[in-house]
This record gives sequence, structure tokens and C-alpha cells, in this order.
Amino acid sequence: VALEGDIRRGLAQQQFQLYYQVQVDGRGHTVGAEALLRWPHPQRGMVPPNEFIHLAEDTGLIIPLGHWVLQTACTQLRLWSLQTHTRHLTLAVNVSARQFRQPEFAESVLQVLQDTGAPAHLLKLELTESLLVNDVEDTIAKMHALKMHGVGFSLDDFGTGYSSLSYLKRLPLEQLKIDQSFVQDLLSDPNDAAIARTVIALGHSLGLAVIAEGVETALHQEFLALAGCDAYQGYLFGRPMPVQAFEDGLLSSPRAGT
Ligand code: G
Ligand code: G
Ligand code: MN
Ligand code: NA
Repeated sequence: VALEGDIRRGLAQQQFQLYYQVQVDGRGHTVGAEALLRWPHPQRGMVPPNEFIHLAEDTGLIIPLGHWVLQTACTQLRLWSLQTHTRHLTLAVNVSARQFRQPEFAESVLQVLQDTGAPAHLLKLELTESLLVNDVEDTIAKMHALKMHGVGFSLDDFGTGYSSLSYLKRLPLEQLKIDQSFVQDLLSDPNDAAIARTVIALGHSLGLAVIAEGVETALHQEFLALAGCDAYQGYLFGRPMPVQAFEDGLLSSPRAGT
């Protein structure tokens, strides 16, 4: 596929970028960000991750690409940790199953933390439910190895995969992330509303915080808040954006200067 060569070239020529999307707590205070990969391709224009992440996984290119993401995110996290108004921010980084399955995954994350000086306790890795389907023991071992150093874990796209509740309780997670597909029609679809409420209750009963993604309106947030949701991410609070725009936005947010 032509795109495969393009990904290689994109990596070599440093075409990839990270965007940052704000995450807020129940009071609307910024608590962190999710790093989201962007590819402004010289000919194709902005190529969305959905169009190349799968290919990167199939070809194994997700390994160098994922490493670049982690390295770049942790470099940013280190910078944030040094500035007064950003020092509290956590940074969530998406990790694909194939990347996580690498035998040396935990060591490579720890190496990146050491190389960049990013505080491990402010790094949050977003895993997907596909990791719970096979080799759960390996998943748990890797998570523990990283958790020992302070790294946190969030289960992304929760509700769309196949997680077994018996595995869920064994994982050292700190957060569940309600998939945006359930948030979208929360107010009009009683099934989505029930799912969102159930995920929040399930998360809390397992001692986990729950964040909702795809929060686009104040009514979404109100509903989720009544259901006990702990944190929010979505266009209502901010779109994914380049780091400079993200930092500019922080200065006008309630948390600025504290
Ligand atoms: O930001 P956006 O909605 O376009 O992201 C689309 C999908 O791509 C999401 O499922 C997101 O998890 C995934 N994605 C974005 N950035 C990364 C990344 O750095 N690594 C991996 N593995 N997936 C990513
Ligand atoms: O990693 P994950 O699968 O959670 O990817 C999140 C995706 O959702 C990103 O591609 C991001 O651009 C997108 N996104 C973030 N906030 C919103 C939102 O409020 N509405 C919609 N439709 N998409 C969003
Ligand atoms: Mn994510
Ligand atoms: Na998601």
C-alpha cells in the first residue's frame, strides 16, 4: 500500500504531530489532556488517525510511531511539570494493543520517562478492551510493572469492546473512559443513558474514576454529572489542538494561575 511507505517517510521526516485535548473535573477545572496523533500529510492534507492507525498496526509501524508519540508526549509532560500553571496536568497517551504486546513495552515506557524526565505519576496510558481478550496475565504483569513507578491506566472506549468483568476487577486501572458513542445520544436514547449510568456505577463500585468523552453540550455534562461522572472531555471544553493553542486556552480557564 502506498500509505505504508508514506508512514515510514512521515516518521523519518517528522511529519507527525501531537494535538492536545483538555480534560476537566466536575468543577470545570482543567486536570489534564489527552495527546492525539495528527498527520498533516504534504500531499494528502490532514490524514485522520482512523485512516492510518490500523495500517500502522498491521505493518508493525505502530511500534516506531507509538514510540515517537510516547517520547513526544513525555517531553511535553516534562515541560508542563516545570511551569506553575501547568504542573498539575496529567497527560493521557493512547497505546495500541500491538504496541502494548511488545515484550519490552514496560521497559521502553520507563526508559522514555527516564530520558525525558517526565513525572511518571502524571502519565496515564489509555488501553483498549482488546487487551483484555487474550493474555490477561501478561497485561496485568506489564501494568503492575509500570504502576509501581506511578504510571496510571485508563480503559478507553469502554463499553464498545468485550471486557469481561472478572478481568476488569483484576486490572490495576485507575479510570474508565465512557465511549463517546454512548454520550452522543444520551439525551434522546434511553439505552445510551442507561449504559452511561451503568458504566459510571460499575466504575465506582470497582473503585475507579470515570471520565466521559465526546461531551459536546452542557446538557450532556449535566446528565453525566447527575449520574456521578468524575471528569469530562469533549468539544464543549475544547477540541484537540496544537500545544501552543492548548496552553493559550489554559490561561483563560478557571484554573489559570493557581
Ligand atoms: O483524535 P481522533 O478522534 O481523530 O482519533 C481517532 C482514533 O485514533 C481514536 O480512537 C484514538 O484513540 C486513536 N488515536 C489517536 N492518537 C493515537 C495515538 O497516538 N496512538 C494510538 N494507538 N491511537 C491513537
Ligand atoms: O482515543 P479515543 O478513541 O477516545 O479518541 C477520541 C476521539 O474523539 C478523538 O479522535 C477526538 O478528536 C474525538 N473527539 C474528542 N472530543 C469529541 C467530541 O466532543 N465529539 C466528537 N464527535 N468527537 C470528539
Ligand atoms: Mn483515547
Ligand atoms: Na475513545
